[in-house]
Amino acid sequence: MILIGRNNSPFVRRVAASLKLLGIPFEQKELSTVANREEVERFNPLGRIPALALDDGEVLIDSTPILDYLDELAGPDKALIPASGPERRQVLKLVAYAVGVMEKSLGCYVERQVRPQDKLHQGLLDRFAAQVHAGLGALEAACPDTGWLFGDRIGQADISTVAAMDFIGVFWPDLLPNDRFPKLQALRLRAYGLPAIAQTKP
Ligand SMILES: N[C@@H](CCC(=O)N[C@@H](CS)C(=O)NCC(=O)O)C(=O)O
Repeated sequence: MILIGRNNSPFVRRVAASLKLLGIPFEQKELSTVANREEVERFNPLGRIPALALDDGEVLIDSTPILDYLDELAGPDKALIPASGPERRQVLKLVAYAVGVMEKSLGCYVERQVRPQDKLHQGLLDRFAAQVHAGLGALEAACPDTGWLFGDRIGQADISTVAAMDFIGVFWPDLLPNDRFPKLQALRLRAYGLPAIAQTKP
């Protein structure tokens, strides 16, 4: 299968890290939604990444359904999100915090990159920053001192949280001082100990 997109997108990165963690072989076509727009649109008419082209020609789009497919492929013992019950709801909520942090930090990145400096909407940027901090605060509150956000092995809540933090760390570092979310920072460093996370850094 072929993963479309670059790991500087936190959505692509969480898929790349999940594929590696699950031991699923894949190629990565590092297309940009700006520089390679037409090629990206051949995989996803919305022009968005990630997309995942399967060996039989089917193309999956959007990181959430892609990750759902990968968990199904891996089977319940290896899946990165529990299959059912309160455990599933708990992990999905943590993942939703992390995805919210990705969306709001991406919103800020786009606002800063695309809009002329004198037209920046400071109120919107402040709102995005507050939402990013609120999401990270909720994850920090759920984060243990050791181990992972849920269960005894790394899962999708951890992967998505680290993907969100690494994206902010590269594109909006002033929003993520290392001492503001100490448990998450420790989780991030623990995750770097795994090749699947370290090798997919943006
Ligand atoms: N909900 C989507 C969000 C994906 C997304 O926003 N991707 C960005 C890159 S980080 C993108 O393709 N942006 C280009 C665009 O929306 O025009 C997912 O989870 O995959």
